[in-house]
Amino acid sequence: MMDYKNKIIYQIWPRSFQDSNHDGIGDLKGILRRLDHLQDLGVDLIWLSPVYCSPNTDFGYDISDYYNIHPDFGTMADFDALLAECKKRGMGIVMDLVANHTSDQHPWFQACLNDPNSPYRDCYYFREGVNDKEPNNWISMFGGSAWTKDPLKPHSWYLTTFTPHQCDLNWENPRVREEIANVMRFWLDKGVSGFRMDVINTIAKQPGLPSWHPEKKGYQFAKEFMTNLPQSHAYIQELIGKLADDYDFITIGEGMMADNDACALYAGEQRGELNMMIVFDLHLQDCGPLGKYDFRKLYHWTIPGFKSIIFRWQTDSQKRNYWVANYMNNHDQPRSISRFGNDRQYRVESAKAFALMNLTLRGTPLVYQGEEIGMTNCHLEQDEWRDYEAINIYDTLQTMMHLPKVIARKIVQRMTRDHARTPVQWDDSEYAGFSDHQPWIKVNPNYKQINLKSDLVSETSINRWYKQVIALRKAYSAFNTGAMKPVLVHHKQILAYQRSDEQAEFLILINLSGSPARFDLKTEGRVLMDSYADPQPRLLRPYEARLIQIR
Ligand SMILES: [Ca+2]
Repeated sequence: MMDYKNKIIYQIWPRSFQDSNHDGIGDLKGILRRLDHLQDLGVDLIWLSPVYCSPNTDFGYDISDYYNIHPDFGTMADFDALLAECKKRGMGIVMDLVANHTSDQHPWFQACLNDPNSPYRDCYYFREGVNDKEPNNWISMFGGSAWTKDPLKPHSWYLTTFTPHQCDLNWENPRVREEIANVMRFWLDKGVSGFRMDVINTIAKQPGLPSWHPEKKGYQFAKEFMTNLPQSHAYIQELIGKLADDYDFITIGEGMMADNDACALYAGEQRGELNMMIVFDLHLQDCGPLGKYDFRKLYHWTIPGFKSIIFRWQTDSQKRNYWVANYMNNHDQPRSISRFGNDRQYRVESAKAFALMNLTLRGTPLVYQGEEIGMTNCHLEQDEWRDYEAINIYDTLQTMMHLPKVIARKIVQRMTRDHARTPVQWDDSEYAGFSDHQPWIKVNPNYKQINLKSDLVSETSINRWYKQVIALRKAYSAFNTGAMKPVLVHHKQILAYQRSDEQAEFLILINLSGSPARFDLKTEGRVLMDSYADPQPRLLRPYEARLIQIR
């Protein structure tokens, strides 16, 4: 079985990575051009966000053809060439598989819309409404009803728990389960290394699709009826069971609102389900229970709270023997150094602090494009927003939450996924070396200062820091399979832990605050890395990160 614990996985969101054909949109040939950079960094696997055909109502997470490449990104020949070049360099590709829903442009769903008796109608959830109202009161993840009106039948609706153009697949239907396996076989036969499985813990729905607290007015967030249902484990076991004998591949499940108990099952070592789970707790710590745009906590977070989330996942996954994928950035989140660090005075220090943490915690690290050069959030005016979620939530915040426009706009500008989707800043030329054509989304104006080219020659290079930590992670198994032990648990500024096995023992110390932090710990050993040039005993300066080898 492929060793999934020792991999460094780099996520590419292709639309914003590198354009090669002068249309302002990133593409597969562009990725090929940048493989030197990824190889140099020490990347083992590239997780490609979806490159399949898609009408792009959710930028590729609404797939209309699972067997072809979106023309924006190139051709299947381009994909094959990219995969071959990756393999030549000892790297692999992990495909993003969206199995909870298809696009409404998918041939199956189109068949449903062309024929009220199509057998494909049972591949989705078509249901009769009651008194011309939706079949239940579920709210969609992006706001509004989770149901979309069926154009063929009066009083009929279909389930769309994300956008109205993403139609939930009915996993109770064996035809659906077999088709997802077929899609996986197709890509595995090409030689991909595995799959990152989008919102995989939402594939099973509560049987009968009942309303959530029907006594309540308005649409309700039916979390317990659409996430982590017992049947989802059976579906995943069946799916993996169909493929495991014939292929060697890695699986990374995205666990939307998956808690420790759920992940102990999805990613438990002996469960026959997934290798690891992507969880959200750290990235929702400053949000209310409804998620990123639930502003009721006013996006307040604390370092003790941050630490307790890290330690809960670290110690629980160790105790119960399951595995998580750690990340500080992805295509769904604002840039972490702007959110949990300081992207002005301590940009470099914050970037290094989060990098050291992410690359030395127990679990497989995911690195997201641009974080290796310390990319930050980008201020976007309303006409510069590109994310469907942001645009939709802006309306929802006004109509359902009764927020004034100016406040709704501020919330969206703070949390939009567009922050993660501005083009990668390669150099200081026009459009940051991403393209020679006006890109599809604004380039962060700070590209003149923040870009790979200038980072590489900087004395405090963030990219070099990543390379060093990655090299150490590969050299010492303590960082992979070694034990994880929290240290200085009650310290109000410092996150500290040890990683150890028979071969070696390390202490990681990270000041998560913008103030100096003193600590009382006997730290004998050798400082292998420090983000400040002159490490001081028992003191960490703002966002200082230190890696000590104890033995
Ligand atoms: Ca292009």
